[in-house]
Amino acid sequence: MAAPGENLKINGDRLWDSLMEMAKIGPGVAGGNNRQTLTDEDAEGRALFQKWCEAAGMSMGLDQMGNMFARREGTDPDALPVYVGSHLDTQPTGGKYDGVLGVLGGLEIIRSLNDLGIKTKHPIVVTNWTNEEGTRYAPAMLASGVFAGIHTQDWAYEREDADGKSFGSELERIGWRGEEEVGARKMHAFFELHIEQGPILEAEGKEIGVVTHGQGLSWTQVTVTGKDSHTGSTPMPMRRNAGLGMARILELVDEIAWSHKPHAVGAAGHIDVYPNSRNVIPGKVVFTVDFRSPDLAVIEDMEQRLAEGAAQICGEMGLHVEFEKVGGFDPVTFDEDCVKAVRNAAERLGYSHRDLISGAGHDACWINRVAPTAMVMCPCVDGLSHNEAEEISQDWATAGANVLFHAVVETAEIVA
Ligand code: HGY
Ligand code: MN
Ligand code: MN
Repeated sequence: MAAPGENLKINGDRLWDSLMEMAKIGPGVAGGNNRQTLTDEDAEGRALFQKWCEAAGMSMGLDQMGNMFARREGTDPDALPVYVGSHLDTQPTGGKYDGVLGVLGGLEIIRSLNDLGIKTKHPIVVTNWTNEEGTRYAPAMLASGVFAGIHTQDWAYEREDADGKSFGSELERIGWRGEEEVGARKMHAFFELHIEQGPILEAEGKEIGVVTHGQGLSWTQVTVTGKDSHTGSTPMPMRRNAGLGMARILELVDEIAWSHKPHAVGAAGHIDVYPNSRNVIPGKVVFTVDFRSPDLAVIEDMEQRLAEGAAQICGEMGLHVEFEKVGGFDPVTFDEDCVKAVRNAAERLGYSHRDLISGAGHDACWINRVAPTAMVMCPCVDGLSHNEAEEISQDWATAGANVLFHAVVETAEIVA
């Protein structure tokens, strides 16, 4: 006798069509997406998501950080809802699936429950978290961080982008600032489907990643100050070259990360050079060092060695250096029961799977602080992400969404 919901399956074609439809909003220049948070493109993507949710019979809630909550009623209105979702914002040269698969995978669960006429005891809420990427406004996972009580809303509203536009003013401008108090919602559990953004699942031929942990993250903004001067007429001994200082510090960052192989990673993705003129020696460079590891002690060691090593490099070069911690979270251990629901679902559905530590940060990493949380991952081609060439197969998307479906519905308890 099949267990309740044994053969629950989502409609993979419909999910894929929705992914391709959403990908038309905020297109990149090489087949991916540039739908950065709080831009007009983000607003357009939100409106499409809301339209789809309402067409699926859900009611939309919106909080003061612009987090979206589409609710499907359960038979017990007092039961805490099961939340499922991710983010619709993308990197400037992002892919079509990072975050979006998790939001539209949640919507597909609702569409499939409607098709099957299935009710659950607990309501189910599909969520779009604002500004997961942290590119336009640092840090990453900003709105889920406010929801989880990590950041204050005022601090978040004051974050500024490269043009000096604040988060609060841009959220107001695009018309997606809700009235709901952020974090007032209580959750029975939270599940997030996400592409792996790394090479392990594809390399091992596994369809599903059962995410047991998330590695920790540290973002240190480094400002190196030297002296603008002529690249032609300034004798070498007189130069105070902030660009060269940064180069030597980035060599050090690479060395520090390698010293903690095989798990630790380190690099700088954000670099601003001033005045960035071909014939002026950079007088100032601002860059963000991104260190990650599953081990908190390793992260702390890397931060310490960066501070000491960079100070020494700049001291020897007559440069000034300042550090500011602009983002970070400790390694995450997801909820055992939710992880078990994911693993059992993969087994029940017959998908090849393996336990996995998430290399990237996700909203689930913060929500795990306030509700039992777990993640489902699917492979991506060559492990590539944060690149417009990010690609997955429809089968992988379908498998991930089916596992998400079973984990969510098992936790929300099928009634009829
Ligand atoms: O930075 C991260 O890991 C995520 O993609 N925001
Ligand atoms: Mn993501
Ligand atoms: Mn991302």
